[in-house]
Amino acid sequence: MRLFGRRDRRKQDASPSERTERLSRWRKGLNRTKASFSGFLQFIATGEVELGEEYYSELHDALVLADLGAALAEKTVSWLRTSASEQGVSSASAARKLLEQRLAEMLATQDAKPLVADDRLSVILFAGVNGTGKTTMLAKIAQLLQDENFSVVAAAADTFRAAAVEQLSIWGERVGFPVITGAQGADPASIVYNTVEHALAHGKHAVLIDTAGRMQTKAALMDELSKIGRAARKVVEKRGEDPGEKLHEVNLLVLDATTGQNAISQAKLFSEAISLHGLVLNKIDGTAKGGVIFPVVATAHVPVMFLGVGEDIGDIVEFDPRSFATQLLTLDSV
Ligand SMILES: Nc1nc2c(ncn2[C@@H]2O[C@H](COP(=O)(O)OP(=O)(O)O)[C@@H](O)[C@H]2O)c(=O)[nH]1
Ligand SMILES: [Mg+2]
Repeated sequence: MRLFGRRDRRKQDASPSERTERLSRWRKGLNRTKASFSGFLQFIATGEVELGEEYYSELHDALVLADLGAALAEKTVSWLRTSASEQGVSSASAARKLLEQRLAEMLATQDAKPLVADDRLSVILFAGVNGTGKTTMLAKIAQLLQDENFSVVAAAADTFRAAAVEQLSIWGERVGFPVITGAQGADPASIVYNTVEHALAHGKHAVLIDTAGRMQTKAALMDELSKIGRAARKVVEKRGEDPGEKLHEVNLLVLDATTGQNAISQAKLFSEAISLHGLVLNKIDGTAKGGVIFPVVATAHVPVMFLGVGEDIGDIVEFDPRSFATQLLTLDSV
């Protein structure tokens, strides 16, 4: 996935210690979800296992335990049955490879839009219901971008609760990014307007917009979020420039993996209300049901860009479908 436009750092450039750290974050995130698969993995690790009813039933149980949902679990198992027979695959280890590939494909809906563009101001919106981890993820991404030498400014557009502005300001101080605030109850769009103005005046690379997470009707949601988008474009128009050429807009939906079916209905609501470019799945460290990512992606039809794997600033994983599938199907030695 290209997160950083042309300046994207190639994965293979990572030093061995960076690679080890990345792997340990994947493990931290998927530890519990993998426990859902461990019965299946232990079963196929016990010598030469036949690709028979017992195999498929163990697999089905693992998929359901991990919260793929009955329909998707069923579909995946029957896909594997058909593919294994078509391709003459008869060993459990070869079937495991087919499965891994399939799981990765299910998550690879399309290429992710780069998070930041090199030649335009990136405007990254964090949408999602209250408590899913929007503010925390904003801070993690701010850190990530700053580590790549991109300068950022945050808009405290969650003006619904005073504590929300304070929480973002504390992260700003800790991580070292400016936060543009307004009074409690102020119009979120006006704060975004001021933030984009600040960003253009100071030559920043990215504006990160924290939003309120009220559970809303589709119409209210659409209205509030589109007002925010319009505010950003208005600043550019006022300067006599073309927003289409000047701005790189990325709308992220932030979901809490521990909420299971709710995460799926939120994916549905938000993807119908606004144009989404990517998903963030937070708190995946706290659930055995990280398999919810599959129905979520199938619902929102946009790629997962990040996983939140804890409450600390470094607890973030740059998502890629292949690593996710591999991790899920690897039994860690303990
Ligand atoms: N375990 C875990 N906790 C998280 C993660 N992301 C956020 N949190 C916690 O979830 C709570 C809500 O996060 P917050 O960013 O305020 O959510 P917001 O209301 O969407 O802005 C806070 O206590 C965070 O520390 C994560 O990836 N893992
Ligand atoms: Mg918040």
